[in-house]
Order: sequence, then C-alpha cells, then structure tokens
Amino acid sequence: MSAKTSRADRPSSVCPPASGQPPWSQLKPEDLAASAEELLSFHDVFHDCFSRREQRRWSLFYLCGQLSNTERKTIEPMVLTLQGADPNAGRAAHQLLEAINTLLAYDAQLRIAVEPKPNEPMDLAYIPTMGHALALGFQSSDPKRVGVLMETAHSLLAGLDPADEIDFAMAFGKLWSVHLNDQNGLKFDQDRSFGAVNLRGAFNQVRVLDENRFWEVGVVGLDVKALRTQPAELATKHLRNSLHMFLRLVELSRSLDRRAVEQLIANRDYEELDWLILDHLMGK
Ligand SMILES: [Mn+2]
Repeated sequence: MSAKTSRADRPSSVCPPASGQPPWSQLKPEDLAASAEELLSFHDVFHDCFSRREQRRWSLFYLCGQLSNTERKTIEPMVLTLQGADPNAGRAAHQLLEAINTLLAYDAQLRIAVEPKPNEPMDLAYIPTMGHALALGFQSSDPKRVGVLMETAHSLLAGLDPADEIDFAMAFGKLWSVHLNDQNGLKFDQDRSFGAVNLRGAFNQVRVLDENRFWEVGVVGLDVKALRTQPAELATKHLRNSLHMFLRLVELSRSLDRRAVEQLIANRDYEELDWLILDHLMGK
C-alpha cells in the first residue's frame, strides 16, 4: 500500500504548517537563530530556481552597447542604436485606435471628443496635440463621429499656443469642446482658473472661439481645480472666477474696435495692434 494518503483521509489532528498556526510570541534569540539557519539552508537548495533570465539578457545587451560605436555609452543611445525607437509608441496608437473603433461600434449614436494631453498619467506623449488627436480620428472606422477637445493647460504643457490649437481644430470642423483653464509653466497639470496666469492668452482663446461661432458647434467647459491650500469653504471660487473671466472676455472681444484691428493688420503695425488689445483689456 502506498504511503501517500489523500487529503480527505488525513487525520485532522495532523499539525498544520507554520503559516496555518497562530503566531508564537515567545520567540527567544536561539529560536530566531534556528529560523535563520532554516531559511539559509532552504535558499541554498532552491536559489538556482529563482535566478532571472532578464539579468543575463540585459547584461549581454549592455556589453554589446559598450562595444558598439555609439558616441555616448549611456543607456538611451545604446537602446536607440541596438533596438531602434520604442516600438510601444506605435503599438499604443494602434491600441487607442482599436478602443475608439470598439466604442464607435458599441453605440451607433456615440460621438467621441479626444482630449490630447502631453504628460500625465504617463511620461510618454502618445496623443499630445490636436494634430495627433485629429490623425487618430481620421483613421477611425467612422471619422465623422470623432472630434477633439482642447484644454488650455494641456496645450501649454505641449509648448503650444492654445488659441492656435483651437483654430487648427476648428479649421476642420472638429473642435467639439474646450476645457478653458490656465497653466503656469512646465510643471504638473495645474488647471488654474481661466486667465489667472496669462490674461492675453485667455483673451486670444475667447476671441478665436467667438469669431468662429464656436457656440453653434461645441460646448465650453472650465476644467479648473482649487488651489491645494485653500480652506474648503473658499474652494469653489475658481469656478466663479473662470466663468466671470470667460464672460467678460467675450464682451471685450465683441467690443474691440474691429475696423481699427483690420487697419492695423493691413498696415502690418503689430506693435500698435498689441497696444490696442492690451489697452482694451486694461480698461480706462
Ligand atoms: Mn481637461
């Protein structure tokens, strides 16, 4: 008869393994030493099973890089020389396209506005600008149902002028929404109140939206967030500020002397045009 018994045949009085026993709080130094001894002998027997093949592969890769004729022997040029540009970049775009096509097929009424973002939550910029988002939409299974959404802070983080991004997308009838806010330089995505950092930049965005009759085709959103150190009861003022700023800038855009603007552009007198607009923004 075999020495093995099935689980069901085992007597219940068999002592469970250590992991199944209640913690034993009366450890003495010699108990710890004995445990350490056991662990070491376990490691001696099994450590070969736990070595990772990646270490061998990458050390070989690194040596090949050291022996290559790249000018700098740091990881980035080595990877670019031996492996080429990141193949995941192309794969990611195809995965995004696949997701868009799946959604379009899932709901025949659905329209998708892609909101480009150059940084978070990843350090890789797969769809950082209007141009990227438009290209993705035009490749989709139903380009009529894919448009874009411009967020001020995202355009600024991509090093672009939000008003130009608005104009570019509107040129193709593809701007379906905007998230107006502001951004102070290249840091985390701040979502400051609209116009809080760059008043002239905010005016330019409102003007290009209004002059192109955006209200007929899209929705204005204010994607802003409260400053982190504000008390809770004051933390919704950024919404008031952004809304008032937007409405005031619409008024200012509509009350700007159109004939004077056209004349200055015709004269190529751009300094005077700057002053006309700044003077108008500052009021009298
Ligand atoms: Mn947004």
